[in-house]
Amino acid sequence: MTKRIALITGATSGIGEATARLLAASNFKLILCGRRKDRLEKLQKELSAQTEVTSLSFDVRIQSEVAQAIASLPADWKAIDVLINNAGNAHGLDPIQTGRVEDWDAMIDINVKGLLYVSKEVIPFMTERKSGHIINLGSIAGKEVYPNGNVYCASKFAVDALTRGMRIDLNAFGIKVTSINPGLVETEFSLVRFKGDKDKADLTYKGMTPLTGKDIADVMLYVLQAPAHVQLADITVFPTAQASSTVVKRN
Ligand code: NDP
Ligand code: 8X3
Repeated sequence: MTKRIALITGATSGIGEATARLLAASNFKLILCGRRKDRLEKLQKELSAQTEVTSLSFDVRIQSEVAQAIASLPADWKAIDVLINNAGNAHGLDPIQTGRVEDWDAMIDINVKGLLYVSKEVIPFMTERKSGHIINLGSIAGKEVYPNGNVYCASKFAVDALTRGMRIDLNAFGIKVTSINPGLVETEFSLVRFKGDKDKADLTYKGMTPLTGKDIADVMLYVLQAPAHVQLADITVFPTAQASSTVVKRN
């Protein structure tokens, strides 16, 4: 069976890394993306034992870097079948009245504009071939707003709107568009949100069992293995202990 080519942003950690591992074992060729070259090289080397893997190091915030990196792919790697727009983070958890402008900029630039920049480069390869599948990582934060979530939630509401917009605009080209919206997943996400404060990050998952990156990767694979005529549009995934952004059962 021909292998599909998947480009994964944010493959150096968490959900993206777990997805790369699962897709490598599931008949996909991979384009791994992220800023941390050491991690990209290590993962590329490891997964190359299972499938063909290449990697691109770029910052999704810088449009020229995104365009150059994707243009640098050899022609056969440009036939991208699956785009997983996963790179993203929360920066800070502050009330709107005391939030930092640099955190706001980071979240809008990475989660929203970065997703757009990558999509702009990859979508033409899909429209040209009239096939493809885009999976955007939304969040429960893109479905409901929670205290101090303000700008992170706004960035994920934007991802939700972009996912719906993409699905409409790309419908004529037979391109599937899916959003996966997780609740609490234990990755480096909270460490980034709390700027390296591990004690604070750990509190996020205290007394409950969060999802893992692998749990979301499993959903991703299910979505990608659906028959050609089936398009999973929008999936929210919670840990069993979570019922909403603010309702979490803890021991
Ligand atoms: P991690 O912090 O573990 O991973 C984030 C990934 O994004 C890293 O690989 C990082 O790579 C990449 N990234 C961040 N900034 C940039 C940038 N400027 N340019 C390129 N790549 C970047 O977090 P998760 O795996 O948890 O997050 C993945 C996605 O899932 C995000 O979109 C997040 O919003 C979403 N999500 C996470 C949830 C959670 O609870 N963990 C719940 C709901 C959604 P590098 O630093 O090497 O560039
Ligand atoms: C990450 C989940 O609840 O921390 O998107 O916003 S949450």
